[in-house]
Amino acid sequence: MNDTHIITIERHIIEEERRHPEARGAFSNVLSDLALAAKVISRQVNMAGLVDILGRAGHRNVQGEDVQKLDVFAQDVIWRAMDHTGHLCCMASEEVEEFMPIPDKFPAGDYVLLFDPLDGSSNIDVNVSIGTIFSIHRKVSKSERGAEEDCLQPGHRQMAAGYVLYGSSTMMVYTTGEGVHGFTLDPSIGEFILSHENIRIPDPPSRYYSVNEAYFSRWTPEMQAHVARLKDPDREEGGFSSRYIGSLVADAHRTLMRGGLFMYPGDRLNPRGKLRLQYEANPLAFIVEQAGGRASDGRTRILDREPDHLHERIPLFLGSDSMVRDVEAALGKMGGFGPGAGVYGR
Ligand code: AHM
Ligand code: MG
Repeated sequence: MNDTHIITIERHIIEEERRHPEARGAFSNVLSDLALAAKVISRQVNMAGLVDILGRAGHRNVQGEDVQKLDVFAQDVIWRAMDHTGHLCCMASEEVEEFMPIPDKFPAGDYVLLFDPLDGSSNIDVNVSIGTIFSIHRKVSKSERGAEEDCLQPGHRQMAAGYVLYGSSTMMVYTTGEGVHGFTLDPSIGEFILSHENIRIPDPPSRYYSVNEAYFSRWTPEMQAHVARLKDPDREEGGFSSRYIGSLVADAHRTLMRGGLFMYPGDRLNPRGKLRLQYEANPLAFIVEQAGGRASDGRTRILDREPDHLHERIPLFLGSDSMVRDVEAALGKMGGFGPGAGVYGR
């Protein structure tokens, strides 16, 4: 008899909570509500090509509503799945300039949600994987409906973090600080089913590095030299190969599953890189560390960074511990752009 148990994400969250009596139901509900929002977004992402065709005939969808851009849709879905539940005091989104207190008409709770509703949305039109990223903190301010300081906590204070990958299948991956677990959406029953328990980043890793090499000429000599070393076919173990999708959740997910090194460094034109500390780097860093890997801005552990403002950008290096340590050592000597380089942070 097959003794494989089917575990839904809701059951998994409840069981995690049981193991932690100090955890309260509210926190589990936040994660379950996010899973629901992910299913709604996933359905719409799968329809993206068709929505576009239907949208051309008057820009209305089948319900007679105006067709929204998918990133606006995802923002709306997450806000509306979470605003009325009484578990959150405020939210902040990559898509919205200011932090968003829960409206007065709803009860407020103790948790704070930071999210990037649909990362990599420029990839939608060409059917490339995209994702949602989230991070949950406990409220620290005295303000009932939160304050900016609630959204500006360092990453090591995260209670939970995760992402949803809308790929060849939809996956939700999350951590509450007790390992990293992955769930695959079975669209026929509409449930996320535990498919990847206790994910560990392979180390020694697969021989991949991942970076947008089109920016090579803008990098510091140290960064250029490090990438040249990685792909050098004459190195003892042979050169590394390159994988870069240009969709952060997909690139991070591959790195988590296969190991290797993902990099979005600072450069001459963008000394702080492109990715955002609060919505992208911190949640992914929490996951990567929980899976046994490392995440750094090239010098400092991402989770130790004190955020300056809601939309702060940060260079990001994440992946197998050994590979992130190597790149930190290489960049530590640098005198150009990036952390410790004089230009970074000015
Ligand atoms: P977006 O916020 O406009 O969606 O951009 C974020 C995306 C990430 O998914 C990805 O890692 C990065 O931009 C790729 O940037 P680039 O095209 O500079 O390599
Ligand atoms: Mg983004």
